Amino acid sequence: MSEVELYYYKTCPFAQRTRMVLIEKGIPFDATLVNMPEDREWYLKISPYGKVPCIRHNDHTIYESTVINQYLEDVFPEPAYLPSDPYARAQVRIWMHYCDEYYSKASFDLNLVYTKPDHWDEKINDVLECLRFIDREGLRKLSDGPFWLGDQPSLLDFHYSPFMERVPAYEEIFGFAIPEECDRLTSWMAAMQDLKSYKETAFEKAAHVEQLIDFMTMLAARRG
Ligand SMILES: N[C@@H](CCC(=O)N[C@@H](CS)C(=O)NCC(=O)O)C(=O)O
Repeated sequence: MSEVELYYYKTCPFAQRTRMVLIEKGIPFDATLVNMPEDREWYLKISPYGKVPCIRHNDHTIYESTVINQYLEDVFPEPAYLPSDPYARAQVRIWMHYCDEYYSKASFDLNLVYTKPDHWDEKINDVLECLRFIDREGLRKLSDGPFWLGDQPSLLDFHYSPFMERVPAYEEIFGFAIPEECDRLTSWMAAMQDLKSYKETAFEKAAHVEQLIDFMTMLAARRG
């Protein structure tokens, strides 16, 4: 049995963040698939939020992808995926916060308006504004690339990658394109594709399109 046990499901972008960190750090782990809603009852006994990912390590349960990944960084510090300088670490945390508070919410709203085409322009515009902001205020100001902080990947790269991996599928479904001026963002997306963790966890665009349409249809049916 490995020291770390991961609970996840394959299409969860939050769990993918943690899978990427485990893979890149070379931490051996056992993985248990959790299917909702059928596994909810037993899973709630392990993780009180009932969400994936969560890990078990040293008889402790740690949940929330951002917290898990920083815990993994603390416990398995090599290779380092956080800078040592406090200001640089703060930048990492600011941009993680931006992904969770702004970008992922704007992209989730696209899922909600899939069955309401008259709302598409407004919601697409919100996503495009986020992409422009990430490119202009984040990626460009933090480094010249190829990764968020320069030559080497950091927790920020693993934080954003699962969400940006889905952008080409959204482009196809909703008929928009990443703005041309976001070329730092598009070259970062290309750089991520060379990483082992990306190759082992990412889905092709066609698979995302199919999964997203299923998900959006399920959300619409649930809302009635
Ligand atoms: N803030 C959480 C979000 C995790 C999350 O929402 N996971 C989804 C799957 S992508 C989940 O487990 N949903 C199950 C549910 O809400 O019942 C994190 O970063 O880990």
